[in-house]
Amino acid sequence: MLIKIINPNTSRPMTEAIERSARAVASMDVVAVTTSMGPASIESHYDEALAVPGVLAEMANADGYVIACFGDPGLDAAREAIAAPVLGIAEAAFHAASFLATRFSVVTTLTRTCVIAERLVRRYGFEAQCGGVHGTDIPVLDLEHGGEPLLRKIEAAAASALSQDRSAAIVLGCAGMAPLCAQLGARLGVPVVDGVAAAVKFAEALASLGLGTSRRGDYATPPAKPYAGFASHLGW
Ligand code: 2AL
Repeated sequence: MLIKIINPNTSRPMTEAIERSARAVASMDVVAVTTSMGPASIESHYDEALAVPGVLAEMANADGYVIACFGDPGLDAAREAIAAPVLGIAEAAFHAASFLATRFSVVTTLTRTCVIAERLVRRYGFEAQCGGVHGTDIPVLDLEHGGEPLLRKIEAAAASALSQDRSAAIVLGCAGMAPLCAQLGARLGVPVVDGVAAAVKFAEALASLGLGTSRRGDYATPPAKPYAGFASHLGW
């Protein structure tokens, strides 16, 4: 069985880092793909909107899918598009963290993206367990370089979040943080959840159970109709 991980931004180095992190935990075959259209990184509502068509264009040829951007762009639409299970890394990370601590904190990239994560916390029903969402003001593409100063900045934000929120686990709020997960966990001494790894494992679990997105109700295949312009090849 194949799990396809879609990097909704167009950064190939980030896709490669995501694939390495996924392969380190996966039992099934995994492939990570870079979207063919959209922004280089996703750090605004505008970026999210423009990333969605590229995500939808990748919904084929796998037994499970992971949308590897913390805003879970296009998650509901992707579930309408295909019956195989589709996991978003934010939703997967919130679920994983809620198994590990009664309260968790999210540490993310630009402070302006905190509202996006806070809205997802509410939409997915984790208000009672999420103590807070904290920005580091690290641009997404800076995560590609890694290094000790970057790690220390995220560690400091996470330590402050744990204390400020009285929380006991950290959720990493960007797919680009996946390679830092193990080191941060060792330094912080609490569970640190990388949504990419969590989503891959949940996708594997659902796929191996033979469970996929319901074809009834709002996740049913959308009604057939013509789609114009750039969307013409994305319709039914
Ligand atoms: C992300 C992410 O995971 N990928 C990306 O381009 N932007 N999330 C974020 N909070 O900045």
